[in-house]
Amino acid sequence: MQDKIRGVLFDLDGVLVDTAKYHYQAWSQLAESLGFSFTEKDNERLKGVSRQASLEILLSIGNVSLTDKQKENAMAEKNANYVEMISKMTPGGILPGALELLKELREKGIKTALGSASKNAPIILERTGLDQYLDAVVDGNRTSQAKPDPEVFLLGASDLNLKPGECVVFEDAEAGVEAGKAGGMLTVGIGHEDQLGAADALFPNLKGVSWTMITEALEKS
Ligand code: B16
Ligand code: MG
Repeated sequence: MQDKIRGVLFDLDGVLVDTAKYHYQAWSQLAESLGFSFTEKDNERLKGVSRQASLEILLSIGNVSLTDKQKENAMAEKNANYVEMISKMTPGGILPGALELLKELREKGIKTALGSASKNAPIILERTGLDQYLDAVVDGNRTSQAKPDPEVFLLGASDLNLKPGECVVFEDAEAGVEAGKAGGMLTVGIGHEDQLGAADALFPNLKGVSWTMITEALEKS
């Protein structure tokens, strides 16, 4: 490993919580109102992608063109539905193993930050109680560049007063792993080798994954 690891930067959707299912429901409703259907397989393409880029993908699937004003309205409608759903989240919405790992990191004195594309991260963190376990939060409200640009993770490292080489990024999206690498951080992929083969270490999910298991996997990389 380059430096001693002193901080972990977590993506939100797909790593700490499964909000992809709510994004899917809200985008599906919008697709239906525009006269086409949107499948769960299509939804995979939206993971880790910004709201605006997600809309463009959705419209290309439906072969629909909208004016800029109509796009603004479509995103507002989708977001209102999505916010209604995430406002009902509870700590039960945290993915298996995530809370245990956050608690272990706190006990071990390793700093933690969020690095998410979502502008709705504050509601999700508050509803699930995850906000109590994060030392810093960087979300879509603070960034101007989408992943794979490293901005979100560089801001996270800076908020923790750490050098990028002292941080590990946890990501479920290919663009997120690329962003961590571009920022000079080690990366842990959460998901499948097909998308995340570039990560320094890979786990299917965080269930039963301890900090020792993670550092051992990174040392082998
Ligand atoms: P919002 P992450 C991403 O979260 C989601 O994976 C992606 O599907 C969503 O479009 C994006 O946040 C923006 O979310 O519409 O709430 O601002 O994986 O970066 O935590
Ligand atoms: Mg994600």
